[in-house]
Amino acid sequence: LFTAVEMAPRDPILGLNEQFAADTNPAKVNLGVGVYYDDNGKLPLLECVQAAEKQMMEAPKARGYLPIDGIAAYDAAVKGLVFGADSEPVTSGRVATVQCIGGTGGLKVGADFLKHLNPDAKVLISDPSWENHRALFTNAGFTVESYPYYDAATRGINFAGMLAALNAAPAGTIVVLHACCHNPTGYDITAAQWDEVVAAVKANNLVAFLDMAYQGFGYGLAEDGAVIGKFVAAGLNFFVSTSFSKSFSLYGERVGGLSVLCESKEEASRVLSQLKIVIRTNYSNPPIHGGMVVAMVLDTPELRALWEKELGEMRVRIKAMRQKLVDGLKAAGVKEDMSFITKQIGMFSYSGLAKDQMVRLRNEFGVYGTDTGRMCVAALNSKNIDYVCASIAKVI
Ligand code: PLP
Ligand code: TYF
Repeated sequence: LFTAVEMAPRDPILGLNEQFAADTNPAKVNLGVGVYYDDNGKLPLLECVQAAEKQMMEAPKARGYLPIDGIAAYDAAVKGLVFGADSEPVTSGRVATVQCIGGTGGLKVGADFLKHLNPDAKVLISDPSWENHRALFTNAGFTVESYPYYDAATRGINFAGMLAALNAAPAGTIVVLHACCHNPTGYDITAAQWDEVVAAVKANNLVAFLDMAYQGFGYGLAEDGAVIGKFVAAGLNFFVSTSFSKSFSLYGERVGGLSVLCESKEEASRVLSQLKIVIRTNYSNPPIHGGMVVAMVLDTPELRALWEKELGEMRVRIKAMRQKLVDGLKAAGVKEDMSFITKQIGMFSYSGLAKDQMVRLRNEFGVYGTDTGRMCVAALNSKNIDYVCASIAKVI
């Protein structure tokens, strides 16, 4: 039965984890996968999460099946975070939101729904993008192409190229956009450029699919969410996937969502019914624990304030590490101006290092980043920064 089955390639990012785990170098540093570690190099368990779990343990509940679309309070909290609780889309009831298995689940439920709706549409993702975007939309049955994004020559964004690609796309093309903290480059377009993207999406009748995996890691929850408001203001109908993996440090609980902004409340109820079919035929309904934690934190004022404080601390620490990286590389003798690292935002930095340099970093120094030169700044800390800077200096 399985003789013709070929060995599939490893996930280029998650595969690095296995290699890292097997590395015996005591000085090894994992800047490969996009995970936030605290200054002690530990995966944080947020205080707001612990407080919510304590409350849940004090009043333990039986575990029946959740509704197909998840916990109602969770879906409402996601809507509030993405669109604003008092925003017109939310108060008018024209957003269909479903709890999903991580941000990946939100993307996949949206992709499957879109495939039924518009089977011949093409999907455009940024060049480069999160590795899984291409695979996920391809496996959902779409032809996936890319729009220009990163420009290595200028260490920035080829915005003219991006806009030209959007303007050349046929009506109905699905455009996957990183709402903030672009993965892998760390370069986001400006607010004024977003206005141009929104106008191009509208003028060309494209379907925007905003992937929001890092809300709160850029400039703040509201600031990072402002992009959504621009699409709303333009009168567009669009998709937003949400992930709480990073912002709640709940990676393994798989907490995310999908929101679809519709024309009316009545339309939203029809769309919701179809999203539920997609979920029902894939995994029936989502798990309880992570969604309960997030709903409780977002709905309890003290816990919400605590979360925003903890999220802010993660954001500030990453920014401090960017500066330390720039200063440390200079101190380690790197002549090139590396200050572009502080112009990037979110968890990642496209370092500009070539594949052979990244391979040397890994093999000779135990410093792991992706072959594309991406490093997870959120895994740097006051103990490993000097070693990482010295190692990078040696391969430059
Ligand atoms: N989208 C982007 C851009 C990401 O970087 C990630 C990271 O994991 C995801 C989606 C998936 O999120 P999750 O881990 O919650 O499935
Ligand atoms: O880009 C990253 O590192 C994170 C984590 O298949 C990740 O988004 C990486 C690969 C993958 C799933 C998650």
